[in-house]
Amino acid sequence: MAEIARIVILTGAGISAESGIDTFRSAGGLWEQHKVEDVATPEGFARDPDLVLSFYDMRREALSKVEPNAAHVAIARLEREFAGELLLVTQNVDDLHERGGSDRVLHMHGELKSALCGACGMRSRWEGRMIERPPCPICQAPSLRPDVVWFGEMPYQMERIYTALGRCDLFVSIGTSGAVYPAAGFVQEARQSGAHTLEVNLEPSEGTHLFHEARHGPAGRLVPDWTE
Ligand code: BJW
Repeated sequence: MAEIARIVILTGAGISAESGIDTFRSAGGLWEQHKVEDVATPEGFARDPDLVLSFYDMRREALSKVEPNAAHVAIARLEREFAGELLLVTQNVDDLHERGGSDRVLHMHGELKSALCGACGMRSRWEGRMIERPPCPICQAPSLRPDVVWFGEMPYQMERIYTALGRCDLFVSIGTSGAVYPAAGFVQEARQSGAHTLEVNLEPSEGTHLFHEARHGPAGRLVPDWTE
C-alpha cells in the first residue's frame, strides 16, 4: 500500500456475522424477526417504548456472548501498522471493533453500550437494562433511550466522515448491503475525490457496480487477506 496515504473503511453488520451477531436483511435476520418500523424508528419508540427497550436490552446482553473475529482483528492491526491516516467508520452498534483492538472507531449509527437521555440530550456509557426506566446519570430524568440512530434521524459525525471521504485515496466497504443511506452513498463521495474503491462482502451488495473492485466471500477470510 505504498502509494496510499489516507484510507476510509466502512463496516456493516456482515463483519460481525461470523462472530454470531445477526445481520439485518439476510434470511432469518433481525428485520425478519422484528418489524423495522416498530423497533428502529422514533415513531415506533413513541408507540411502544417497552418493545423497543427490550429489543435493545436483548441485543446489549447478547454482546457478552460473542467475540471479535479475524476481520475485526485484521482491521485493528492495519490501524496500528498503517503509517498514513485511517478512519474506521462502522454502522454497527456492537463493540467488536473495540474488542478486536481498534481504539478510534466512529460509530455513525450509535452504540448499544451508550444511552441517550431524551430529557437532557446527554450520551453516557451504559451496560445495564433500560426496560426498568433507570434515571439518567446526568439529569436524573427517567428518559433514557438506546443511543442508536433510527430511520429519519441524523447519523453521528457526518461532517467528519464526508471530510475524510473527500481526502481519501482508498475507500473500503466491508459487510454492508448498501441499502441504507447516507452510508450507501459513501462510495460515490470517495470516487468523486479520486479514491480507489473496494467492496468486501459475502455477496454483491446493492451498489456493487459502483466500486472499482469487489471481493466476495466471508469477511473473516477476505479482510485478513486484504490487509496482509
Ligand atoms: C457478510 C457476511 C460475512 C453477511 N462476511 N459479508 C429513499 C431513498 C434514499 C434514502 C431514503 C429514502 N427513504 C428514507 C431514506 C433515508 C433512510 C434510508 O436509507 N432508508 C432506506 C431504507 C432507503 N436513512 C435514514 O433515515 C438515515 N438518516 C438520514 O438519512 O438522515 C438524513 C441525512 C441526510 C443527508 C446526510 C446525512 C443524513 C438513518 C439510518 C439509520 C439506520 N439505522 C439502523 C438501525 C441502527 C440501530 C440498530 O442496530 O438497531 O442501522 S437500520 C440497520 O441498517 C442498521 C445498520 O447499520 C443499517 C445498515 O445495515 P447493514 O450493516 O448494511 O446490514 P445488512 O443486514 O443490510 O447487510 C449485511 C451485509 O453483510 C449483507 O450484504 C450480507 O451479504 C453481508 N454479509 N455475512 C461478509 N460473513
